[in-house]
Amino acid sequence: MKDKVKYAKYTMPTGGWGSVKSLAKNAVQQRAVKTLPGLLKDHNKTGGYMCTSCAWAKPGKPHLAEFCENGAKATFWDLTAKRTTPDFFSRHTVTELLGWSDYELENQGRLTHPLRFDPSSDKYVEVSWAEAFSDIGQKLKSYDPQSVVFYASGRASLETSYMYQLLARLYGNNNLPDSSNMCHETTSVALPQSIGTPVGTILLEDYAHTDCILSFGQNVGINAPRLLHSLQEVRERGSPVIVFNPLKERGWQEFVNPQRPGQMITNKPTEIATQYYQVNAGGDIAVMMGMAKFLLEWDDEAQLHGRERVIDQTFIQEHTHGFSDFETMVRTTSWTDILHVSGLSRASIEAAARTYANAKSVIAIYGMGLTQHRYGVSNVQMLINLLLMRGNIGRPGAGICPVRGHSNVQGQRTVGIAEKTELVPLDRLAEQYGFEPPRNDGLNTVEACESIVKGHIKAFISLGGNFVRAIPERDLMEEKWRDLDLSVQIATKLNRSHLITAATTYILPTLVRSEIDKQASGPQIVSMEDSTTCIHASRGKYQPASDTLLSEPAIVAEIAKHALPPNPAVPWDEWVGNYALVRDAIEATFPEQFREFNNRLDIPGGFPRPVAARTREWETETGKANFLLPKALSSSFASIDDSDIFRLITLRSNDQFNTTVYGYDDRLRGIHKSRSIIMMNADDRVRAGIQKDGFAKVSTAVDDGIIRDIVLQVIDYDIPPGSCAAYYPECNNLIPLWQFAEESKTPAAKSVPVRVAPV
Ligand SMILES: Nc1nc2c(c(=O)[nH]1)N[C@H]1C(S)=C(S)[C@@H](COP(=O)(O)OP(=O)(O)OC[C@H]3O[C@@H](n4cnc5c(=O)[nH]c(N)nc54)[C@H](O)[C@@H]3O)O[C@H]1N2
Ligand SMILES: Nc1nc2c(c(=O)[nH]1)N[C@H]1C(S)=C(S)[C@@H](COP(=O)(O)OP(=O)(O)OC[C@H]3O[C@@H](n4cnc5c(=O)[nH]c(N)nc54)[C@H](O)[C@@H]3O)O[C@H]1N2
Ligand SMILES: [Mo]
Repeated sequence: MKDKVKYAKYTMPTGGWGSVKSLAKNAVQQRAVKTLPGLLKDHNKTGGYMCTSCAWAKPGKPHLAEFCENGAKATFWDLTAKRTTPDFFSRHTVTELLGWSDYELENQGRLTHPLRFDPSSDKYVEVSWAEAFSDIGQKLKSYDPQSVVFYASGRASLETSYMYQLLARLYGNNNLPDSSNMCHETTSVALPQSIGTPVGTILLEDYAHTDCILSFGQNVGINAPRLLHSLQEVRERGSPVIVFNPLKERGWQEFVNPQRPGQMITNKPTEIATQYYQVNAGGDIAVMMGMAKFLLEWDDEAQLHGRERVIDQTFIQEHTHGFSDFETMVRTTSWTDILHVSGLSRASIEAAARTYANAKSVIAIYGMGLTQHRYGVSNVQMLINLLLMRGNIGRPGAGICPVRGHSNVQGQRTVGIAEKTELVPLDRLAEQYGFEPPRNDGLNTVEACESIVKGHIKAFISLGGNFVRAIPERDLMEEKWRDLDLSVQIATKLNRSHLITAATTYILPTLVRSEIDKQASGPQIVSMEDSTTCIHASRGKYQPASDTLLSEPAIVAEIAKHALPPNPAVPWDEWVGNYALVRDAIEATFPEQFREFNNRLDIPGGFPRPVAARTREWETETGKANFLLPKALSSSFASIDDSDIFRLITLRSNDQFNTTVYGYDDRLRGIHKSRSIIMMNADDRVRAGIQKDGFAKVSTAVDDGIIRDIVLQVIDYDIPPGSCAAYYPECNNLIPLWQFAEESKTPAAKSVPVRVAPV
């Protein structure tokens, strides 16, 4: 189907009335208007529930409304009055539903009953919980533990996640891939090597002390809008914000704070970026190399004239390792290469470096624009190098700020959802639960896909998420998925992963976080970790969508009880009856991280886990912060030298949360009515022989015998020549499974080499 796009450049600020209008439209569409007062009272507030959208920090002193347009949308979609009941499934075959869009599927509303796919009628039919657990348990008992995967999307609470990882380990594997494998795994690999911690170093309060923000490859207005409050304050103090992004994202340009009546009335926006550079996709290492070159040049001059040094020599000497090799590399890298790969002028890079050098304390923010590239790890490490040059880590107002995705994705890793055994205190688990945990590393997301392709996987358990839609190489993966023996989907809404069925497939519907979770000891509290390592309690406030739903801890416990031999050391039922006991167990496993867990649940702003690098302790092999050399100047898979090959970025619109598509309005980019589009530089479009507003066949430019293509409408867009952008998940069939970030195996979703031809 060729939907015609409506495109007109959007010139309004982020936030403001556009945001309020969009929020109201969604509330009405999801028949969730009555949740609005609760949104003000409870959303992201101490004593309330934590947003299910992004993982951005929740301030100790919240705003009157501590939510953004997109957090509100996520809540309306969770608390919708619409229901996807067994009656719905009796009216639609799975084959028919496979023809529906992501939007149409989730827009049916909340799942209400456990369901099993019936191949003879090609329909999902209601099944009792008891029957479902008994069958799942029996099947799991029959498999080789290595042939089962326990995937987690990043929403489930710390309590559920802890129980889930224990289930996998008691079952006999470490096959615990999670959405973070497709996301900030690059961060989790890069940062420990550089600074000895897998997470960011800054706390929300650092924004009150910073003198400058550097931002690479993150889209604040869409994916972490509450961060705009801090950025607005930074700007009002007069501190500069430098942004590198191939696209001119509105959120980084102008913001009207809906919390400020005065600003809403005048509609006079705060300018966010003071310097905005449209770097080539994959050109960030080159930019940072250029900035580092200027810092060294100015430092040379300063020394010559006896002025204050530009690099922090004392910090470098005392705290870092590897500077001289790095320095040599910076000095010998040519400007010709830097300018060619980055696509920026020397003057632009100089201006950015000058602002950086003039600031005392700098925070570096980044997102998927750095992590989802072939050399994503080098991207992140190069950013750390730049910070280390001026001692910008481990003091107030300075540090590294990876902006995480799902609301508890970081926390899931913290409590043991990890395929890498080195990240988990296995000995402690062994002692606590009297068993011998598997010691071999498990499968990450890409490896799980590879194993499915090879036919090595029998069963896939999914704790939330939409795995088949989120991964690369969709066509092949959908085909191979059907060879699985068992697929168990613990979910809130219907999605495409539920429709790609295995020999036996279950959908197990569950509560959302804002719903009251009543167990034996009363209403339960759950907890999560935000992007700044702060742990928050969350209390559901709304009646569940259906009284037939089970909570996630209950579902995990029942699967465990049916699949595992009894183990008196693991009190599954008591845990489900009182989640505080799970928190005690978490504290016993991770005493340093979760000291006095239950007592500290309600600290406003959350309690931070300790991060050694914050106090300049470096838990690396050298005992220092390491300058690490980038593997290449371009981080992309697509060669910059072949003018017929474009670097495709697959990204999010303003109307989606990952594969949950709320609608077809990417308001902040001015793109409406269609998601089947590609944003291209007009000169590139003309060169490719495509009419204005015409359609193009976009195909992956790799030579591995697999044809990957899609037809998209071309929009002339303000993007550097050679780079182009289109929406995730529609374009996931274009990403080869083997194109991932080296070392982290994060799929290279911003690095896809494509050809574009008229149709
Ligand atoms: N409303 C909403 N919020 C979300 C999500 C959502 O879907 N909707 N998803 C959540 C999740 S799981 C995640 S991981 C985060 C994702 O949040 P982001 O990290 O912001 O991810 P993307 O939308 O993929 O956008 C990445 C940005 O990087 C830019 N970019 C692409 N390639 C390059 C490059 O080579 N260099 C540079 N400098 N920039 C580049 C793109 O133009 C885009 O602006 O957001 C979370 N929050
Ligand atoms: N091309 C491309 N691909 C990408 C990306 C990209 O930028 N480009 N980004 C990647 C990233 S960063 C990520 S994180 C992944 C996301 O991958 P996933 O996390 O697997 O996908 P989501 O779309 O977040 O999952 C949505 C589904 O989760 C279920 N759900 C929602 N809330 C709950 C809940 O509270 N409990 C349970 N049990 N289920 C719930 C609903 O049924 C919903 O349909 O995609 C990755 N894929
Ligand atoms: Mo993510």
